[in-house]
Amino acid sequence: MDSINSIIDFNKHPINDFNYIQKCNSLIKKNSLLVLENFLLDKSLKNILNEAKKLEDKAYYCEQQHTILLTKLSDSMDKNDPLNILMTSDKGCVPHDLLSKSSGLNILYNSDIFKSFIRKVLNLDKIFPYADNLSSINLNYYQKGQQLGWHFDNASFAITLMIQSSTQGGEFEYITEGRDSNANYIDKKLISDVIEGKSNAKLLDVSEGTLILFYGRNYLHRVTPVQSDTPRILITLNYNEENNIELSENARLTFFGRVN
Ligand SMILES: O=C(O)CCC(=O)C(=O)O
Ligand SMILES: [Fe+2]
Repeated sequence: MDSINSIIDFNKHPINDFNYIQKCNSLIKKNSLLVLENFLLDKSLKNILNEAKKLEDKAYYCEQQHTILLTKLSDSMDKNDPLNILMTSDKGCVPHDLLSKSSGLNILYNSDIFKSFIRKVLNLDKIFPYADNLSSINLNYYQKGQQLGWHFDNASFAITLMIQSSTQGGEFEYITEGRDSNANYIDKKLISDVIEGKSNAKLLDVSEGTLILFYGRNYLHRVTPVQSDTPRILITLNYNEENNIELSENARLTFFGRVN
């Protein structure tokens, strides 16, 4: 089986080096997100892309309407409240159990070096995989016209790996102010301006092989509709801060079309 040295480009990203880890930790503190371009070696990116293309016809497609807090509409809230406006999200997803055991993605996800890097950069004590067999690694396919509407994540941090960018549309947009979920703070005016396009969000042009870490629970973000025939394929590497956590059955049914 391949080792982590044949997956990550350690020359560009020496993720086991103290100084590099410190640098990444300062960067994410300063910019609220960390973008590591050319994180994967060309060969491993190619292998992962091939695997993702082979699995594409197994993707489960779902379309959802949700508020920016990923909830349903509330009758008790004003219709114009930015927390009570419906967004549309639609994409396809291949869950973890369909990946080959020897996939580069499994090697990356399970690597102690990678996990230690993630913990240190995000200042986390421990991280654990999901206890169910579907949720730890997900392959997301955004076909022409598909998108993720504005939202805050339920998870506090997100780790994504771009495998194939769309040639038009499918851009990641975000703001880094607006919410502090620990302090129960939310800036409705700012959020409303962003949703209505009165205030510009930041735009990230993400190329293939880029790893991104961001605090999705506090940063409003979206993926604009893909406009190209080339689908956007993005991997999410999902960890928990506590052991033995399953994604809820409801969420598994919604995103994967099954619970096991
Ligand atoms: O596709 C992306 O770049 C972001 C994904 C995302 O925001 C999510 O899965 O919650
Ligand atoms: Fe998100």
